[in-house]
Amino acid sequence: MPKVLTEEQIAFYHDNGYLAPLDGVDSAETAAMCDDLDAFERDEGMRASAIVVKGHLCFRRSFEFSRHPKILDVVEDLIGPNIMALSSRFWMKPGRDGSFVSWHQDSAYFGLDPHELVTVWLALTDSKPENGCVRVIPGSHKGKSYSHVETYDEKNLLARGQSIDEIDDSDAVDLTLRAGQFSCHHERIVHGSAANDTADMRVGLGIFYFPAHVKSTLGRRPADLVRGVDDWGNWDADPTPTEDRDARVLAHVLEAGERYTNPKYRQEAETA
Ligand SMILES: O=C(O)CCC(=O)C(=O)O
Repeated sequence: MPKVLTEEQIAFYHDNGYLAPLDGVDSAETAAMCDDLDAFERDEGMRASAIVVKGHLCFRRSFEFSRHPKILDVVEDLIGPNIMALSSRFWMKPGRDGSFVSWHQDSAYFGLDPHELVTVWLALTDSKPENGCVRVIPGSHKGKSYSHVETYDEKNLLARGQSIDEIDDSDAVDLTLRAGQFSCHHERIVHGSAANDTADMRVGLGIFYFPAHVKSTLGRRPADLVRGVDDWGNWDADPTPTEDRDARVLAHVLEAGERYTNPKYRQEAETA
């Protein structure tokens, strides 16, 4: 018996590889989450977008969001009751700066087996075609595994600019969301986003959840058990923050980010 989704919504996700829009938090909460990012940039002298992994551990509000029952009930309906958060990312696209996300499949480099991860993408600002909302190619999660090229394009928000070279995107769907709404997409779905052609920043928080039975194909790594039990022991534990911008947690997050972006560390790359 599903917790919150209808059987039709669950079937839609499994058939199409995504689900949107869903109501998450109110717009006062998303505005406060954006304020957290502004304060971080002011105080730490570092772009919040430079936290490329596990950013949800750095801010009280995003940490609480990552285990919010309303969100986890949806995730549980899609992937089952034992849920771990692998990582997260604040996707920040300043107005008219040309940044984009190339077509890609997260499964090509998340290093997971089997591919059952779901991303919850929370809109911290409105997200629409004009400001480069997330786009997906429906059903592509059931198709082939594409080869990805690491382009390191500086305008590509992906950590290594991982891109699928050639793709037919004529069926792509825009995931338009109001601030506070969220979408879900499957680890294997082909997705990306175009540049922000408006004057205002577009921000989203993506949190990557997988069922605890999933294994890492990149050796032991930490993840964050957010609901249920871990009877499999495939993962080490991320540290739990005790305060906003906990220095110990920030150091852990920055070190994990270095492993994620530095070419000397392997990322799994599936081939077609
Ligand atoms: O925020 C974007 O534009 C892209 C997000 C994305 O690639 C993801 O959540 O996996």
